[in-house]
Amino acid sequence: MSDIHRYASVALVGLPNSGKSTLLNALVGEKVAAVSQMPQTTRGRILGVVQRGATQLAFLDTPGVHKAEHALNFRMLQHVDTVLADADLILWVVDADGFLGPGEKELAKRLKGAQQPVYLVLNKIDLVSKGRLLEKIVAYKDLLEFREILPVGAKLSQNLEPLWATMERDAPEGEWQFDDETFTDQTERGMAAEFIREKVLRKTKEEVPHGVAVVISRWIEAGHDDFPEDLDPSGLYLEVEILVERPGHRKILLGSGGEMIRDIRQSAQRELKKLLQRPVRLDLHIKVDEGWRDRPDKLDRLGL
Ligand SMILES: Nc1nc2c(ncn2[C@@H]2O[C@H](COP(=O)(O)OP(=O)(O)OP(=O)(O)O)[C@@H](O)[C@H]2O)c(=O)[nH]1
Ligand SMILES: [Mg+2]
Repeated sequence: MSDIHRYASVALVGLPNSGKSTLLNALVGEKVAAVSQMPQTTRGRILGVVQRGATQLAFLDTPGVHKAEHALNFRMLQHVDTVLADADLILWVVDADGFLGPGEKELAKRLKGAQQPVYLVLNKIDLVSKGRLLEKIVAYKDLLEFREILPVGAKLSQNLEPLWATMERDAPEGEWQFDDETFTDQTERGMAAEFIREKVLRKTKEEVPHGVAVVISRWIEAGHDDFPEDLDPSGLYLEVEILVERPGHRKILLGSGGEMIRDIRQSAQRELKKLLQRPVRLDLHIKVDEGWRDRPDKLDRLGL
């Protein structure tokens, strides 16, 4: 193997729902980011590291660019700024099944000033015809000087090879920044909270998801007094707080006869079993905390 190492940090930016986190997960080959049909699923910067031959790529997923209304949203957008400033390559992820609207034009203006190479990644090719895809390429190609235009299907891992090849080509020579075991810098506790929030987002609609936060309040292993007797000793018992903004949202999350929260618990337990490789039991508590999205102290405590 040659002694030359390459390293690039790669920003994934775009409008909400374009599929940035799905693409991150597909590239890393592990689930590192929550994915849902709701815009504004991702709230922070999410790292996923991959080695390809002599090249290490550190992908940085970001929140979708949107109009900020709450303190939370301003913080989300700060992550986008930081990642854009630091990355070696920028992947602008676009929903190929969407329209070129004002939000995208705004982002194009911003990316025009970027010093780094920008790739236009047209995602969700499984949803559009070849003709439609060509129309999209024509509509976008002159917005700025793209280094590459690459159609992909993140959900089904379609056409990722050309993307890998161009990233490896464009990664600057340099030392790797992570050891080859590291694939994210998130803690298990942080990921568990995110994947529980993902289940809430997948099951709720309208304003509810935007006002939800999830905190793992207790992480209990076998041997502890509060560990359930009937749970396998290899298992894990988690006490979880789900914050919502209004009493009405609490009602929606509970569902009639508690059906909704039961559903969320069961699907989250299945997901966390995959993540943590052991049986997981969740004790979910829904708490109303009006206006938490606008309180900096609360956001600090939530790590947002
Ligand atoms: N059909 C199809 N759906 C996709 C594809 N990629 C992503 N999706 C779907 O698009 C929706 C949004 O995906 P996310 O990965 O959460 O999008 P995001 O850009 O990270 O969204 P934010 O975090 O809100 O900015 C989800 O329902 C995904 O399943 C794709 O290649 N094909
Ligand atoms: Mg996302």
